[in-house]
Amino acid sequence: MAAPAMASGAGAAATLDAPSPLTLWYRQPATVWTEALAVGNGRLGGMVFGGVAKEQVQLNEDTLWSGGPYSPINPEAWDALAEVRALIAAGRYAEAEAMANARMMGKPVRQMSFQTLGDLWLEFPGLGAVHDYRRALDLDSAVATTRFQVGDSLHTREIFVSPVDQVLVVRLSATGTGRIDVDVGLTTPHAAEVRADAADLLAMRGSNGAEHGVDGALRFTCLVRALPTGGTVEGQGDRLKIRGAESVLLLLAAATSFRRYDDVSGDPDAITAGHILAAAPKPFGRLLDRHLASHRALFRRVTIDLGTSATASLPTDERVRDSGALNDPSLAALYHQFGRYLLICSSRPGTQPANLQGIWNDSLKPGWGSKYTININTEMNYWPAEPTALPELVDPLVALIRDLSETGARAAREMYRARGWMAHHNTDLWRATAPIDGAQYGLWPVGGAWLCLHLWDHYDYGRDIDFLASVYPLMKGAAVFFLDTLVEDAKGGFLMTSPSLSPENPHPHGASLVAGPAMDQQILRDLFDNCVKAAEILGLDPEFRGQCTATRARLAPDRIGRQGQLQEWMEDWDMQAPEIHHRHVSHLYAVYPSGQIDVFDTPELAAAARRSLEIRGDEATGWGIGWRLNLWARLGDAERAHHVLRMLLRPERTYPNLFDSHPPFQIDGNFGGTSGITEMLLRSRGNEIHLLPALPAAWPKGSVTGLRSRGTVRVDLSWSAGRLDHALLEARVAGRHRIRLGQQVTEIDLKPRKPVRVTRSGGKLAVAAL
Ligand code: FUC
Repeated sequence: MAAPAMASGAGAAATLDAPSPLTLWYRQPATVWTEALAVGNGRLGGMVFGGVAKEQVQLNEDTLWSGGPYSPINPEAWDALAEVRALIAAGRYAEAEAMANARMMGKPVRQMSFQTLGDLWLEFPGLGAVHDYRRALDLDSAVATTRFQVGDSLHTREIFVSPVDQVLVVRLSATGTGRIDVDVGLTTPHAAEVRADAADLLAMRGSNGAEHGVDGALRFTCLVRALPTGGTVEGQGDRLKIRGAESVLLLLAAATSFRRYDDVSGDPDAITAGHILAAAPKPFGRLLDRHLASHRALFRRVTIDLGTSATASLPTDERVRDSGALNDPSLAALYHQFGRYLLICSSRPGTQPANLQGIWNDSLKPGWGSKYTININTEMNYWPAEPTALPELVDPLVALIRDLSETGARAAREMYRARGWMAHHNTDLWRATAPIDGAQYGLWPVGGAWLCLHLWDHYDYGRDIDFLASVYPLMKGAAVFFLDTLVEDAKGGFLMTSPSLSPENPHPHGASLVAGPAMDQQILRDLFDNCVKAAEILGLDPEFRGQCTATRARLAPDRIGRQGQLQEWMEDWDMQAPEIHHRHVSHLYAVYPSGQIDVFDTPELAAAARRSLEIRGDEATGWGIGWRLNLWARLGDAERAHHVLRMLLRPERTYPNLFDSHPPFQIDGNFGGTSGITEMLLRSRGNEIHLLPALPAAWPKGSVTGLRSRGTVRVDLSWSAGRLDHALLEARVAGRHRIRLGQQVTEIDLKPRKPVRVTRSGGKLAVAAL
């Protein structure tokens, strides 16, 4: 792997003259938020507009949400549970749903919202006429740059958020005789005070607000320290005025008093002052070098080349605009890397997990609260993490699951009188686990169980036994809840979840509530299987293992309906459901992200899944298309997958700044896109490594390096004329793997750090040590 190159302070701006395949660039400033460029360090986010006379950087801090610690479990829910179950068993679904709405939902019935911190404003009085304007975001350096000419002076503005120094860094510079006059301001829609604490220090201190009856409990602080070279700086009221500087360095720190979902005793003044004090003595070049080294250590693990076209040299907004009409394989490659970039910038060890908008949100009332929707969206955010070599970025998700195992134990105990823990379809900063929004969406008991798949997958890719031992109790707690709460189906004797629903799809009987939707059985099969495997590896809990195996055997199997489709519910209702083209494709969980249904091992069920996907249609929300992309790739239909990818990249689903459009902006589609493109090139299932499983004709020649397969295998691929040239495989731990390419299959034993080269020779696969 290439060692991360150290760039000098000038390195970032150079990309503007010759935009690389890893650059988003534009010929004009952003006029709306979805044209602004996203920077972030996992915790602190900025949206850079690139304005000339007035620059705006919209700001986020990942713990600034509405409300404060609260527990929304409704103690009356238990009293209604048996009646709701009985109504479902009697087929009186609408009555069950009405009763659940009246008696089982969380109090409040909504959760808290992730909110904007505010905006940094830079106003440049008397700047004069500007020409040769460009702005760009270089994914490889994670620096947003705006550059233009005023007279004979080149003005450059560079902005990044350092994961090392925990500050947003702005550097303003001008060549020749150009001097910088700038007024620096901060604003926020929260209750806050902005004032210059010193000549070179602007401070904004405030508090968050209540929502849905939950009082605000957070304080926040945002500091901006100005470090001009030459010229003067002066604090005036709520702004800093810098005049006649040769260059200006601004350091912005932000923090809240949040420490944990039940602890808001942090000191944001001390945290921000500490960040500024530590960063201020470092020259810009050093801040930049530290930032670059940290970013590139993650970002450069993967390279991808899917081929190029004439459109590749155009500004990014024009490429998105034209993507419906033109095949632009390098836009797909850029989108792939942009998803990895977004995960690096919105989820790092110690931060909050990426929410519905990652960490970028300009509102107090964003769509769906910009929170964690765990009936697909949060999981999709993390789909690319393991296969695209960003496993440490899963850390915040693991921490969230750990929190939910605490708050969700209360939901299990008080709502269901059960052991273990559970979560319904959403959570927030305060780790709420009660059913919300309405029974037809919220009364779904397997949100926590689905999240546990990520615990197992993190182990399975990385094979760290200590990690497995640390998360096994979480998996076990999730499984125990279902050992206690599954109910017996009177007709078949199967064990089922009840009440539940197939996210968020109404069935033909006037409700969504039901017992045993296909997705629940599929998720529980994975949960029980993974608990058994983990307990075996760790040598633990033989009795619990036996219970998991016995319970799993009594879950209803997947069923094929009259139209040849995979049934979404126990009954063959699919064709009568009122929303036949529904965005969720929950019953296809078994195909992706799980591998329970597969074209090679379960061809009949795979054909039924395909039929379901055809009936559902490809048109959906951003993430809905993202899921379909992964599914078509898993089903091995390269052309259909490519068609669906192009739907995702067109302007209806991709904003000029490459953010996914649900609409509105929702980041899951970006991550689903990155995952789907990866799935087209490499499929990792069990011990099988399937090379180029869905390579479309539009990408005849290309290469990818640094992808990961289960069992610590690093995979590089290169192909031409639509056929594999070679694959390089290298594992950190020994293991037997089955390599599949087209119809060819071969078994190999990989030894630690002994790379092998796989080629096609005379129609067969040839494996050679390197
Ligand atoms: C689920 C989806 C919606 C949206 C929301 C955040 O409720 O059905 O489409 O993505 O989550």
